[in-house]
Amino acid sequence: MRLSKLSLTLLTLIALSLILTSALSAEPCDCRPGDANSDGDKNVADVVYIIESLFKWGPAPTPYPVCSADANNDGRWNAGDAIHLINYVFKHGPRPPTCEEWVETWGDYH
Ligand SMILES: [Ca+2]
Ligand SMILES: [Ca+2]
Repeated sequence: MRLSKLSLTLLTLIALSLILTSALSAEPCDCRPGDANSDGDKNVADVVYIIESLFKWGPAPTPYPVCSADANNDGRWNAGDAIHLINYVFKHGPRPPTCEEWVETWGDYH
């Protein structure tokens, strides 16, 4: 069976529209590792938030407890994340991972 140029063009357009549709409908990566209080910044307030959540029965990091707290990208929410943030904020230490980096390492955060 031989495809005409018109058929080939139509198939190409359909394939492109399917690719674009799936790319546009994908959910944005909305977890910000290190932004434990979900205010858009990564700073000392997040350090306090993580410490209070761990040791003073404060609210869990939000909106996704592990991903939002995991500044050191080890897949866990613990004091190491507060230490990592202190180094990042005050000593120009390594930045927390991006959402995409976290998801690539640990999978879905929902
Ligand atoms: Ca924050
Ligand atoms: Ca961690």
